[in-house]
Amino acid sequence: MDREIKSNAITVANVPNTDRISRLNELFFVEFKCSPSFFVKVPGRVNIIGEHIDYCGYPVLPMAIEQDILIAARVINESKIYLRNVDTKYTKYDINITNNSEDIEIKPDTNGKPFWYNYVLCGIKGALEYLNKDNINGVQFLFHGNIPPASGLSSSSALVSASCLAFIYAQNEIPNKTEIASLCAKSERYVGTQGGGMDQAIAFLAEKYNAQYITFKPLNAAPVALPEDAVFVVAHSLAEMNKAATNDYNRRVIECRLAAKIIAILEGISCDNNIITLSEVQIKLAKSLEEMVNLVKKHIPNEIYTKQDICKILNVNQEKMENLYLTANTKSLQEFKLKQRALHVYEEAKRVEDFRNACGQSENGFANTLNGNISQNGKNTNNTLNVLGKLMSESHESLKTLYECSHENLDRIVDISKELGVHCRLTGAGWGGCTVALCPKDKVQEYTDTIIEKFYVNYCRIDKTKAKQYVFVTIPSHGAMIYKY
Ligand code: ADP
Ligand code: NG1
Ligand code: MG
Repeated sequence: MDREIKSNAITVANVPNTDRISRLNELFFVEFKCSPSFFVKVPGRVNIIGEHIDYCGYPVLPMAIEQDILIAARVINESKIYLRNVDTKYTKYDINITNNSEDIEIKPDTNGKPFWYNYVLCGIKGALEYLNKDNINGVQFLFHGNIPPASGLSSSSALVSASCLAFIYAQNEIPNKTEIASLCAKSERYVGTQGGGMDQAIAFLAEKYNAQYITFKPLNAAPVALPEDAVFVVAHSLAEMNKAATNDYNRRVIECRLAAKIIAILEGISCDNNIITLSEVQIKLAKSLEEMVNLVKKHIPNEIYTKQDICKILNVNQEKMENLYLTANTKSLQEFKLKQRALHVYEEAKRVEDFRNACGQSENGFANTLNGNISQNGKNTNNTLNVLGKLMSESHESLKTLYECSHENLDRIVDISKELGVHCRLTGAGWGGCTVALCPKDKVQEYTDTIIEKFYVNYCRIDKTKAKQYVFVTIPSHGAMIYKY
């Protein structure tokens, strides 16, 4: 079979004739007294496996979901940006715009929580860095999102990425997929979180009907053939967690950095004062992931490390340690869990490899994808499903115990799934948000009915009809698109 050559060009299509677009057109007119000239759509994602390892440099395995952020946009003859949201809980925001990215300030509210438009400003700041132009067009943007926010399905990166793409397109330019994915990964950090780039990568590199094996440095996405019988079911835990509003996320990032630095130093790797990731240490030592697990146990055996302990090992004073390795919102931390975090990362990285191998890296394993069935030819899918499922269950256990980023509601859904023989894990950063279950096709109805009954109705005490919106089947969707007239 001839394989399609993968294009690095963002898809530009004609504006589709859908109810959602018509509604957005009407609302745009009410707001701005004119019609939008183009639309940009960027999907959310569900990460199947490989959690909290992208910022350590390890590959991850997400797929885009159907839910997205859609922007109706118009270029204006004025140096201003007008931001509006269909959901009125997201307040209006207007600013003047120059061609200098440094003029864009991104500050949270007085409680440290980002405003919704901070994510938009991240995208626009990144766009200005990319454009490097004298004259910049102003824009009017109207947003409509249907990705559950703060729920591990990457609403934030869809918002940053859509804003960045729409702003660049408004200046008559179109970046390629990999350059804008890297640009948006960097730009989202202006909101305060030190993310690894998975979300922006899948937002642009996703393909319909395939999950992707994403590698970093250099950024690449390779399609993964999932067993024909596999259905991914997402369930919302009803707990939200905004990752930029607390230091939980960045704490994990810096704990991994410190663990990497200590292993590097104790193994005699010279890396000066530079930040080194857990994957870079592995590469420099030319060890397997299993060997890295042993090195973690050897070099960072304690349950807790104080700031003083770490300064001593790294041979730096506290001020230098804070400036070199910590972020603004983690400088005040006094104790760190290094062994637990590094063990999770190396073991999770191994699970991603095992998952991908179990799926088969077959060059022509995508024969039935055209009709929407995720398929893998000639394999014993039942057995494969079991292997994949077990890896997902192990991933959840590790995120719960070693990484401490689960939530009692997430654990509850995982436990109910287990009783049904379905493997399930939290997806995204955690502390709330969603689970993803690997469900055999013939069990999907029973599975969703049981989650609705036992979790939403019995445990959370919510109405059955209302509960149905919180659990859904998802198939791999398309990456970012531009719609023009
Ligand atoms: P996620 O796991 O969904 O990426 P984050 O905590 O990273 O969660 O980001 C969630 C934040 O993104 C929300 O608190 C909100 O500020 C912003 N956001 C998400 N969806 C929308 C939307 N449709 N419109 C405006 N802002 C949104
Ligand atoms: P969510 O939970 O969707 O915001 C975050 C990070 C990812 C990755 C996952 C955990 C950002 C933009 N996203 O995703 O890079 O680290 O957590 O695997 O920081
Ligand atoms: Mg996010």
